[in-house]
Amino acid sequence: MYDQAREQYATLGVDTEAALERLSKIPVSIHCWQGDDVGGFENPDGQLGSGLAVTGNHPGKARTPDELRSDLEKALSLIPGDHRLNLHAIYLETDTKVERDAIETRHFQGWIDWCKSQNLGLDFNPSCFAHPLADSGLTLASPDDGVRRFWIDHCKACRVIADDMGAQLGDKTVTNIWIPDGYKDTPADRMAPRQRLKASLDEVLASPTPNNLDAVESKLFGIGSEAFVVGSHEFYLGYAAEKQIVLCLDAGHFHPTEMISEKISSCLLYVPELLLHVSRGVRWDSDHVVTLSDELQAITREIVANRVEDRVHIGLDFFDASINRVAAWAIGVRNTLRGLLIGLLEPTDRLRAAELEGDYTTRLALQEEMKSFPIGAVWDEYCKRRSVPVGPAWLDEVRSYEDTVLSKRS
Ligand code: RNT
Ligand code: ZN
Repeated sequence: MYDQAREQYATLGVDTEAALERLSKIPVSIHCWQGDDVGGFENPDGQLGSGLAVTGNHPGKARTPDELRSDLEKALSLIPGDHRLNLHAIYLETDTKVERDAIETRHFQGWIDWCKSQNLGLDFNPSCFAHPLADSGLTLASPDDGVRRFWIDHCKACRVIADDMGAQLGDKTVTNIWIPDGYKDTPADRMAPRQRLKASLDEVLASPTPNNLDAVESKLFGIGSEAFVVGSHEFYLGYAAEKQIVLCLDAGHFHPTEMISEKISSCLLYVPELLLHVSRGVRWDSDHVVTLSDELQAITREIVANRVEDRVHIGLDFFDASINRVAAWAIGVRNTLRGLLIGLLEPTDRLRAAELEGDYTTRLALQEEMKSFPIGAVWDEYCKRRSVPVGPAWLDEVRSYEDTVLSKRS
């Protein structure tokens, strides 16, 4: 089937071997927080808050770092290619309570060593939620000096750790700052919170971190911050452009008809690099598991068609506790890779030549014909070559892991 597919793609000048070679070099940053419903190990049963919500109670959630790593290893065995782990600060390992403004690299050494053993890059995130000092709804933008100081120090500590992670792994860490700050109802002052956020970020980012890349993530609204979010898209686009840092675009953080696929080419003219939080909102920023949707394909297509995979870090951001969590990872990451492959198998040169000639008929005709080209045969070949299950066979592996491991967890 693969040989036939290769010939069919070749009729349009598409080289499937070159596409698979490029696909194998694009890492996806796999978010640890799908594995335990954004619980972390600081206070796993505490309230998430800050507008983050996970629904479902599928049995078998990871309760310890070892369980989470075991689940990730199972997921990774179902996913072709070399990827990255995306870790939040609340996933620290410690026997005694450590406050978030006092975390150190040693609290993450277990993760660093594990990433090394698994040949994974590592990305990091300050956790500015699920904490009493985030209960007011304001962190880096808080008018309370003590609260603001605590979160500044937390973010600074995270950058030091991230820089160590990057140095130890010989591969830069991307550290993404997302804060929940906002108001439920109409603000009397929209400017001052943004001035405070800007000043806080300036302090957080003041010291150089050669093995770390800083990213900032905007949001439109959250539960409890429906009327106003301090870190809006305009705020962070301006900030990232001014500081020449990484801008994070989360697919669920815009108006429902506003697509991040459309923003990539514009933002890359002004910021050096992008981080994507590939997610799927259903009616709101619901963080559903990523499916092979039109928008996913549009996002991945923009990356590869413009050959900007070196400037766009692909991260995932969904959390579904209503299905098997290992399966959720497998579905979301495999879809993201299939989206990339569909983009890589596009006859982009032909489409662009037709476009430049004003031949929009050919452009539309080819775009539509590609939809029934045999992507599945090329994808199956990739899975086979990378020694991961072909087709739905991966589900059998998840089922047996559920029987032997997950079902034993109370
Ligand atoms: C929240 C942001 C943020 C979080 C994770 C846990 O709206 O999308 O990225 O989902 O950091
Ligand atoms: Zn996000």
